[in-house]
Amino acid sequence: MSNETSVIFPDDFIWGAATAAYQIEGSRTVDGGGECLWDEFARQGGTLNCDSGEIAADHYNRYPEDHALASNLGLQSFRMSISWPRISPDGSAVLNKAGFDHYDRVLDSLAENNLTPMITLYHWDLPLALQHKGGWLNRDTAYRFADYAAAVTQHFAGRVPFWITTNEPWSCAFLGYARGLHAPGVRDYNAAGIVAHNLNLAHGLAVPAIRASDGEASVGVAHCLQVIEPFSDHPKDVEAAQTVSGEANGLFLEPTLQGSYPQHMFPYLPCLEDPAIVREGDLECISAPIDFLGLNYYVHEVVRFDRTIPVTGACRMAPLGPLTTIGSGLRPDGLEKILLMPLRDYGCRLPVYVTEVGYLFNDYVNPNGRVNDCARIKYYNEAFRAAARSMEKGVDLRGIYVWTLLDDFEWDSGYSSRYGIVFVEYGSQKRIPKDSAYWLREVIGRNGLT
Ligand code: IFM
Repeated sequence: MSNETSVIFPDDFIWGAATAAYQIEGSRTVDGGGECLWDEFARQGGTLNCDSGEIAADHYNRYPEDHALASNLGLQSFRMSISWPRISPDGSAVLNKAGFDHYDRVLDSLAENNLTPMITLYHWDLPLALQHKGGWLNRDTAYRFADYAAAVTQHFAGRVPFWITTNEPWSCAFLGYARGLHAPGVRDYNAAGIVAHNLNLAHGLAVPAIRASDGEASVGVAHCLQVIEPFSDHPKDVEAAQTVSGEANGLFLEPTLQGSYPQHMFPYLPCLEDPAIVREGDLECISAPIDFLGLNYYVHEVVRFDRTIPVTGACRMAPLGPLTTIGSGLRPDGLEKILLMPLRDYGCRLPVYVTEVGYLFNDYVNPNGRVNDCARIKYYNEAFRAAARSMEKGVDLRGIYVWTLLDDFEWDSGYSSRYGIVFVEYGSQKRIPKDSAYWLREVIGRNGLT
C-alpha cells in the first residue's frame, strides 16, 4: 500500500472532519435549549477570558453553508455531536421537540451534501441541571445518559450509520476532575477515577439502548489514547510512565475490551476497588460488544518520577521534538503507536476510525487573504503515513477524521487555539479555507499521498 513516497488508501476508506456541538454551534439556549456545565464554568472564569460557546462559529445558523463547504472540500463524512441540553434542557425525561427538529434539518442538509453522519452523543456538554446534581460524580448521570441516548437514537434511527457514545472520557475525567483545567475545575485524583468509571458505565448502558433503537447502525466509542514514554530506564521513571499510561489508556481500553480495570492503578485510584463505585455487573455492562473503536490522537509525552507530584509521583515533562508556535510538541508518528495499541495490548481486531487528529497553530490571514498553514500540512502528511503504516501491521483502519473543520471554541483556551482546516474570522463569521483544506482535498481526490 505504501512505499517511501506514495501511499494509497483502500477504495472504501472514509475521509471526514470531526466537530462538536458546544465548540461550533453557538445559540445555546434558543429554541428551548438548556445550559451546560461549560456555560457556568466560563462565567466563573474557568476559560481564557471567560470565553464560552455562546456564539462560537454560529454553526447553529450556518450549518447549510458549512456542510456545502465541507462537501466542496471533498470530505465524505461529517462527525458532529448532538447537544444533550438541546434535547433535554434540564437533563430530565422531558424532551424538547425543537431540539429534535433542529437536528432533523441538520441531517437533511448532510444528506443533500453527500456527507455521511457520524454522531457523538456526549461531547462534554452535560446539562447544567445534572451538573448541579453532582454531574459525573453521581452514578445516576450514567442512567440519565442512557435514557437520552435511547431517545435520540430512536428518533433518528435509520439516518445515522455511526453512533459514538462518549468522546474522550479521559479528558472529562482527568482534565475536569484531576487537573482542574476543564469544567467543572476539580482537583482530586480519586474523584477523576469515579468520573472515569461513571463515564465508562454510561457508555456500557447506552450500547444496548442504541442497538434496541437503531439495529442497523454501528456503535462505538471515541478514546483519546496517549503515547507515554519513560524519561529513563530507572524503575521509578518506568513506573511513573506506566501509571500515566494506565490512567490515559488502560482505564478506558481495558474495561471496554476486556471487562476489567488495570490492577496497577488501584493504589492510585482506590475508587476502583470500592464496591459502592464499581458495582457488581458494571464491568460486564461496560464491555458490551461494540462495532468499532474511535481513536483520537494528540498526546505523545515523556514522563519521569517526581516525588513532589501528589498521588502518582508522575510528572509529564516538557514536550520533546519540534514545537508548535504555542509550544506544544509535534509527534505525528505517534498516531501509528496509538492505532497499534488496542491490537498489541488486547488483541483487538475491531474496525478502527481515527475519529480526531489535528493540531493547533498560530494561523492568521496573510495580506494575500490566504492562511498558509504549511506546518499543519506537514503534520497531516506525516500522520496519514503513520496511519497507513499501522494498516500494514494489521490494524483494520476504516477512515480518518481531521480535527476539525472550523476553528472553534477550544475549551479552557477559548478562542485562542485554532485547530480548523477552515479559518473563522469570529467578528464577521467569514470562513476562509486554509491551505491545508485545499491540500486535503487533493489527498482525498487521489485517496492517498504522493
Ligand atoms: O477540541 C478538542 C476536542 O473537543 C476533543 N479532542 C481534543 C480537541 C483538541 O483539543
